[in-house]
Amino acid sequence: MARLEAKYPTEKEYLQAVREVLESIEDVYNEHPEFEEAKIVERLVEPDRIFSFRVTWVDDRGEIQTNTGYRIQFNSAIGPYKGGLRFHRAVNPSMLKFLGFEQTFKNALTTLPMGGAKGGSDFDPVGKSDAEIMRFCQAFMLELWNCIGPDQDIPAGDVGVGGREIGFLDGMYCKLARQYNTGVLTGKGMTWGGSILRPEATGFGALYFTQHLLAKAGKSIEGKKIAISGFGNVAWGAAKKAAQLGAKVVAISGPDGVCEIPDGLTPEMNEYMLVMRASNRNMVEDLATKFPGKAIFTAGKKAWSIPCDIALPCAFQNELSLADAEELKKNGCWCCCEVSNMGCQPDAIHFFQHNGVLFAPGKAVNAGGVATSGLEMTQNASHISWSAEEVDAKLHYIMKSIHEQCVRYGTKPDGSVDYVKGANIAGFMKVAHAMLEKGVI
Ligand code: 2IT
Repeated sequence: MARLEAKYPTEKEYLQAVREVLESIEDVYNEHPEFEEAKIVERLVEPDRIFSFRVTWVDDRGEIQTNTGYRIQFNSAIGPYKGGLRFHRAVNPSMLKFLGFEQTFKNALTTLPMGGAKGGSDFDPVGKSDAEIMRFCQAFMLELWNCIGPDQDIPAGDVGVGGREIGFLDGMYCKLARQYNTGVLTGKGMTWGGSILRPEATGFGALYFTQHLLAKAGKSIEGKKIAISGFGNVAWGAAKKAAQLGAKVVAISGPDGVCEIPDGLTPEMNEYMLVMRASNRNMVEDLATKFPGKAIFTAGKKAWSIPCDIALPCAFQNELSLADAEELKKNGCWCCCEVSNMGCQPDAIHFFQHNGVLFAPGKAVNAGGVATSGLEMTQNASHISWSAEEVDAKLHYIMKSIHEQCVRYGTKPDGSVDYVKGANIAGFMKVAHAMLEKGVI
């Protein structure tokens, strides 16, 4: 850690993600001298390679815009590079290195053979027209296409990249590479190789994981009040499944504030989240405008200010602070399943773990998204399409298996489970053994 801090002093998110994993695996690592001998940790914390490129495009006013694009191929020990693309004004190498590092362990947990990667750009989709988004995606792919491929590196969506963006990216990839419908991207449309349930998968998987976690603790989700941050693809899927399982979604938030929904989110409100996302306005207040009296907007407040049983961060890294964790606990919250990548700050996690709040980390809870991307790759490779039932059954099996891996590696002497430790050790063991078996490369 000291060596990395000296080498990358400004890369806060990356250092935070690495520290969490190293702290978790320390005991196991020291029981395996062969890991130390092969310098597994030193090799694992450095990305295999980073592509960085200029993306120049023309906006609707005819003005020329320049952004920076990246693809970080982090680790390929267990399979081709796999991970999303994030378009957000704050994207920088530290953010993408943390996400690529996390992705490596998450993908290992899915039971599927996928290595870790992440990419994206500091392009800000807020306020952009569809035509601007298309031109940006095309310019981005003009640089990226040569670095990716269905057996090399398979990007997908993340914050700011959904079905619309994947469409524009795939269109340009096919044109440039003269490869058609090859499965080089996942999260595709249903008529051109996409998997049924991929849009829902991250949120659905998170709720299946939450069900297993609650069952292990002797609790159930029915009738529970749930607070969700964000209104993007992940929050949409999580809210939908939460309602289907009989829970009540009482809050949805955005960068502008929170909407409290005292009677619970209805299916109409849930579907309206898609309109809010597609509008590129990035304002949760729009829900209250559309459903007056049912969704009550408060500016500047987070979802964590609304009393709930279960908190589901579904937005951005470090979105839940120690003060938020304390407020949640004070208001009766007893479970937090992190759905966003590294959504909780380290001292918030520490607070949950030492104050009787059940906690599970993003790399286990949200792995259903990339797992279903893996299922999409399988369908593309065999030129078939599975039904929603088939995909859902496989997603169920994968989330159950991820929960079992957390229990196997994270059970404490008192019988309770440290899900952070469990997820990190399980993911690490798989990748570390693959690296050992493949030699020094
Ligand atoms: O963080 C993630 O796991 C994703 N954004 C999904 C990645 C993927 O390849 O589906």
